[in-house]
Amino acid sequence: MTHTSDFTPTPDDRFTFGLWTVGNVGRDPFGEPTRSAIDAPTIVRKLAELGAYGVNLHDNDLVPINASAAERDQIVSAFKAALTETGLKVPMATTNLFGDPAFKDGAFTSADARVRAYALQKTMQSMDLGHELGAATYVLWGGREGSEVDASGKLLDALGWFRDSLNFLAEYSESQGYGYRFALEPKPNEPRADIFLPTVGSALGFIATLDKPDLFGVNPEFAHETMAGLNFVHAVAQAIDAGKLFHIDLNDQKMGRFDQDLRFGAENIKGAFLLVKLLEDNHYSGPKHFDAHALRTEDEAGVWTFARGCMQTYLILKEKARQFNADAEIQAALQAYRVEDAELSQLSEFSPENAAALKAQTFDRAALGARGPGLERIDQLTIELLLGVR
Ligand code: GLT
Ligand code: MN
Ligand code: MN
Repeated sequence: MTHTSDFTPTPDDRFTFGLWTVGNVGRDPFGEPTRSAIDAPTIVRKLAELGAYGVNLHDNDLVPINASAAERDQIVSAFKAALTETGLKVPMATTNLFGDPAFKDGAFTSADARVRAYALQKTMQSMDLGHELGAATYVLWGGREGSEVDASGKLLDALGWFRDSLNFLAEYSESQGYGYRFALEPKPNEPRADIFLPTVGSALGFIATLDKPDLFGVNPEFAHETMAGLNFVHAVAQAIDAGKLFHIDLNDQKMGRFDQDLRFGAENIKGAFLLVKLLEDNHYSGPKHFDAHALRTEDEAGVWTFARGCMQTYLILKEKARQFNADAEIQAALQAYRVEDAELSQLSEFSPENAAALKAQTFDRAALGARGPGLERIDQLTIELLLGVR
């Protein structure tokens, strides 16, 4: 073991929580809150005590939507005082473009030009707040950007309005000298029946159509790809490959259900392990944000048990990833899985000569099909490692 035996997190681990995550009061579509709200400075102090690195927020997690300018300043300065006192950072900020009834049919993709303009105004104000608090990443989760009635005929217009808004906000960030990197967070559905840009792949495709694509990346969330029956680890690998993993939302989820936002690693231990291994092996250095919340059954003590649990499970899986990489038997099985052929690899670099030579090659198709790659063994060794018997 290289880690302290109780896997206590420290700020160097770069774990973050949203004010809305540990602050979740346990409301659901069928039931009232089961917990009282915790004020933001208290959340900051408690997260710092638990060893987190930072706290993220929507504008209205901190400042109520109807606060006066004087109230805003008072709330923000109390929050900043708690940050200074604890050393906790605000690496990411975002806008609530889903809670207010004005956004019931979308914000940047509303068919009402006045709503689209208000969404831009609210986001600029929220970007000002995020910058004031030191945020470098700006997340855009389009919870209400979607539809139930596609007979409305707005699908292509909606994508155009979305694009125009993102281009506007990128220019605003640059003109103010904020230097934000924007991270689009995809989700397939909920609260809308269908949300636009539903997957990591869709977001990556859309980013390529923006005026300043370099300023945009993704904020994938474990629960969101999983809801759609997709493999989250594959989505994150694609984001890394594209150089677009700007931020990540860690939690857990049963496939095919409503957005559960479970404690990280609560449900799918192998998936969580492979994700941690992917992030660690590829030296992901951004914040590791737990976008999850304690079960509605819990009291405040349960909330902090939940928060500690997210971080500890990550650290335990990080230690498992280290063991996996150091395990001679596992590494030998991984090596045996790959078959190298220097001569054929050279032919795979295109030139007219190589193409001709490759066409002239003879392959023993039956032998290629007969080879067992040893994947059952690799998977079983992984399971044994995770179950703690290796
Ligand atoms: C909301 C959503 C999350 C997003 C947040 C950012 S808010 O809780 O379910 O996945 O990350 O807007
Ligand atoms: Mn979620
Ligand atoms: Mn999220």
